[in-house]
Amino acid sequence: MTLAWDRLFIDAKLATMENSTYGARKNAALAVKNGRIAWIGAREALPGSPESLAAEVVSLKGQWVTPGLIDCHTHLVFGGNRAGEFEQRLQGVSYEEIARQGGGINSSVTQTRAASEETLYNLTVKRLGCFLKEGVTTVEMKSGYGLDLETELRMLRVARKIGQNLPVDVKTTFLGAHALPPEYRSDRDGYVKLVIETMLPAVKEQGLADAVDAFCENIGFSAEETDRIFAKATALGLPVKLHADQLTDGGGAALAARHGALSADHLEYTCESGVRAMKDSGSVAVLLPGAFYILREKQVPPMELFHKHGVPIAIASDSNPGSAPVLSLQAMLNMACTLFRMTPEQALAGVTRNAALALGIEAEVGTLTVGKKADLAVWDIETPAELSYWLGGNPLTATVKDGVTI
Ligand code: DI6
Ligand code: FE
Repeated sequence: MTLAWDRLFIDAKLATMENSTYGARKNAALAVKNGRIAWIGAREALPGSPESLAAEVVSLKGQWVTPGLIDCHTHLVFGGNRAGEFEQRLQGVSYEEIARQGGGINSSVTQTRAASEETLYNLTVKRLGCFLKEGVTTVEMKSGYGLDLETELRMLRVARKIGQNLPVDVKTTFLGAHALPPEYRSDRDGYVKLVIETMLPAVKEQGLADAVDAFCENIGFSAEETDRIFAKATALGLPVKLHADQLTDGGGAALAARHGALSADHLEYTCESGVRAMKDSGSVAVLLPGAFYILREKQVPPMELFHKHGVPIAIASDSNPGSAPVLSLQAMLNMACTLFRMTPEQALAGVTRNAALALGIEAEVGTLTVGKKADLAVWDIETPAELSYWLGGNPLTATVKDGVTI
């Protein structure tokens, strides 16, 4: 006799995140077939004894199950680190000053250009390991520390390879417009042209990027430059997202919305017209409390406006060597609540359902829903609010990726 399902989890509490109050279902069962969620329901509603239904039955002994976590904004691929700049900032030198002096992103560019593909791969796998131990099953990774064709491609290849070799889905983003590289200091337009005419077509042709991002900021790229880059990206059929309004209101949110961006990220200084534009374009607000915390920012993103206009909010680590040396997505849940006044439920939606939306993969992951991938995180907690409540410590007891416990 062939059994209906490959695996059946019973005695579970599910935070499906499909609807309000965590989409919670107690005393529930969840079945997996071919790596996908095949059935969800009350234990009593199972159409037979568990053993008659699945090849393997796993009792979760009352533990909570959430969708596998999704980190939708990281810069995990880079060489070296910038602990020295961290010390400088503690002495009072600002992030922007360091950038203007040729440090900041350009310091990571030097260290990344010097790193071989193998070195970059190993460094990234090591850092990513911290996230995998916390139940992350999907992660976005950006380029942007190469700023020349060869190194940008190398970063994206590393991200792709990790997605192929490790039990995690990797979405790649080309961020050639992250900073002006030193060799173009007196030729801004030359660099923007390089991004548009050489890098974007190469990245597209090699299938290395799932999206295109830019750092639209007074220390990054202007609205006009970003516009040109996004016009080319969309012409090539690549979706866009934007580092917008992090340090100043540069109209970034509205610009992203004009290009139908998947998301606009950071958004501390976004004004109401920008939020309205995001609502109209369906762009997700990706908030990055780790960068806000590390840079000791004062201006909180316009939370009430997001809620008022119904813009979905995602939370991400922004893991990077400068403004967010963050190796924990769980810590971001706590910071989203304490720093941005989100509820634990909103924060959890921010690293599941809305993070999937921000990556355009909501049909595949982000909620516990029949037909989606069986990407699950299992937690030794009494209530899902604990995922935001604790800072440090890790209540994860198992991760299931594509139906397989890893
Ligand atoms: N905004 C950020 O928070 C990161 N990049 C960006 O455009 C910072 C990157 C870094 O400091 O290395
Ligand atoms: Fe970032």
